[in-house]
Amino acid sequence: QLDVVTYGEALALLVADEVGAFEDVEKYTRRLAGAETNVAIGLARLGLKVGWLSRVGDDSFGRFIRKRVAQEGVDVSRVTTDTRYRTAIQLKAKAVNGADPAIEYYRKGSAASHLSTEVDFDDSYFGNARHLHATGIAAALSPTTMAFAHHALEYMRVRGKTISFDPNLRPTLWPSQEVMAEKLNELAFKAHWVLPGLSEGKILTGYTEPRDIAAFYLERGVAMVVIKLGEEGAYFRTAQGQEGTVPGVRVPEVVDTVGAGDGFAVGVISGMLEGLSVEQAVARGNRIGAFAIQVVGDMEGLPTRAQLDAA
Ligand code: KDG
Repeated sequence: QLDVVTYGEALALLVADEVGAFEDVEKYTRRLAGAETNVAIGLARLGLKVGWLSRVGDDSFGRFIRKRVAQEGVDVSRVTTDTRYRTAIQLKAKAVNGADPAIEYYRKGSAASHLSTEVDFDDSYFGNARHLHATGIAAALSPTTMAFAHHALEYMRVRGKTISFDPNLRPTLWPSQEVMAEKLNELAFKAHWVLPGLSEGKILTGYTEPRDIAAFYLERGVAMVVIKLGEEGAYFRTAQGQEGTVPGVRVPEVVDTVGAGDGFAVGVISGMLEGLSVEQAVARGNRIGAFAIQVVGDMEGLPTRAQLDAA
C-alpha cells in the first residue's frame, strides 16, 4: 500500500565542476536527475510510502539509478531492466549567479522511453496507491510513454484517487510549442492538482495573469491550480473558490535553481495528503523549493521531516 505512486525517466546527471561549455569542461560529478524521482525521494524523506515505476538499461548508470533511488526508501520493485536500450544521461553546467544552468540530454531511444502500458502498467500497484504524481516529461518521451500517461491518469481518476500534474515543459522533447501545449493540456485536464510555473502557464494557456491561467484549468475539471512565481512564491486557486498568494522563502544564496519545482511539488502533495489547508500546503511547497535551490544537485537539498520541521 503506497501513499504516492509515480513513473518516468531517471537520468544519470553529470554536473560540470567548472564553469564553461561542456566540450571544455574536464571534470564532472555524477549525480541523479529525473523530475519524478526527485519528487519520490522528497516525499520518502518526509516519511511517505512512495513507489516509482520505470525502465533502466542494463548498464552501470541503470544500476546506479536503481541503487540510489532505493537507498532513499523509494520502492523500486516495478523498475525493470531493458537489455536492448541505454539509460539516459544529462549534462548540467555549473550555475553562475543563480541563473538557470545549461543542460544537454542523451536520452533519445532510452530504456525509459520504451515504457508501455501493455508491458509496464501494474493495476494493483497503482490501484493500491492513494495518489499519483505525473509530469509532462515522462509523457513527452515517446508515443508509448504518452499513452502510458493517459492510461495512468484515467486509471487513477476513475478509482477516486487524487492526481497531481506538473507540466514540466521541456521544449527540446517536443516537435513544436503548439503540440507541447495541446498534448500537455490534455493530460492536465485529467489531473486534480496542476502545478505549472508562471512562464509555463503562459505558454500552455495563452493567458498572462495567474488568475486567468488557473481559470483555464478550473473550467475544465481541475480542482486546484498552483502557479509557481519564483522568488515571489506561489499563487493558488481552487474549484471551491479559495484563492491567494503565498510569499516565497528568502534564501542566503541561490546555488542552482534546477529541482525547485520538484521540491515545491513535494511540499504541496505531502501537505494535501496530510490534510493541511491549501495555503499551508503551498507554503510548505515554497519552503521545500527553497531547500532545493541551495545545493548543486537536483535532489540532494530536499529535507527530511526533521529538517523541514526545524525550518
Ligand atoms: O525537474 C528537474 C529535472 O529537470 C531534472 O532532474 C532532470 O527530469 C529531468 C529532465 O528531464 O529535465
